[in-house]
Amino acid sequence: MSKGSRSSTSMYSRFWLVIAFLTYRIRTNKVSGQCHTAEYSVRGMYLRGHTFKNVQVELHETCYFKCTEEVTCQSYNFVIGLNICELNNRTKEARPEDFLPDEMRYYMKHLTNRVPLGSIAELPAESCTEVRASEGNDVENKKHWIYSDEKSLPIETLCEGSWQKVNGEYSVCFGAKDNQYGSVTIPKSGRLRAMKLIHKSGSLRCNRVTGSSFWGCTYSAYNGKLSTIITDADKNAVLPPDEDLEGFNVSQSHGCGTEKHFYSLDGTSHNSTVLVFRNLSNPLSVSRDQELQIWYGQDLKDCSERGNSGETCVDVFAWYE
Ligand SMILES: [Ca+2]
Repeated sequence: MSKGSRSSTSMYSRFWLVIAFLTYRIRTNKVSGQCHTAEYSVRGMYLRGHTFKNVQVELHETCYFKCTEEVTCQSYNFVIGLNICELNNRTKEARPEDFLPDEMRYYMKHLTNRVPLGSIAELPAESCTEVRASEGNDVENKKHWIYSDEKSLPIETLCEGSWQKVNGEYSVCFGAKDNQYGSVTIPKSGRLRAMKLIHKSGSLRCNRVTGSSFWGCTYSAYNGKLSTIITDADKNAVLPPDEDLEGFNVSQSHGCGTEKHFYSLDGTSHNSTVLVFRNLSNPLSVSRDQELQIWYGQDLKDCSERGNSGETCVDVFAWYE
């Protein structure tokens, strides 16, 4: 073994001894917070692509303090040998796909008083889904800062778990006839995995005899199926997707005939408070300021709508990838 490699081996061992000491200290500090699990630096790994600042240091422990000085610092990579701290604005939990091996680096999360992702204007998240990944199940149902278009134009928006509320302050109402669809202006570009509607007020009737419903028609021919459909601005069904929609058989005499305008959804009935559409196998790409519409099936297809009445008002949530 050459002198150079022996001295670098010994430097490497000393280095990890100090790391062990540092993580021991951080772990000791964490003992008082009982609901937190102890976390350690992760040797041989780093977070790629989220560095907002590089700092040269003499002692690698200094990186931890450099990180605590920056309000957006979520974690850091230390570059062994070059003594560089790469301060990151994400954790490995937020971006697991970017957590990669590199034997010349180690990764450390900002453990004490880290600002939660999306909680301040200086640290917007890409989506409520990313906030959830970063912060776990502790995400409060409150406003977060989310980018509305790629990595720009942050807006303040309500996250409920991974769901982002996409209507504004007022709920969206849709009627049952005369093209009284509800209109939603999508506040964020991205790919939608699913949507859900939360009932706020009102109900619909598809005739003067059978009972009211939040989401469909209680007439027996519909057999409990639902008829609230989200479309694009050209009235093409988005959720549920067109292939999930049904019409009547030719033998069933009905004003809507074979027009596809109702569907069944496991676990959801006429008076369920929440209507969660099934996950899309092909996520739907939407752009900021795009309009989506909420329709009652008969009104959408302009059939059998004359005797209809009422309106349903909802809050609209989207699950972005
Ligand atoms: Ca109509």
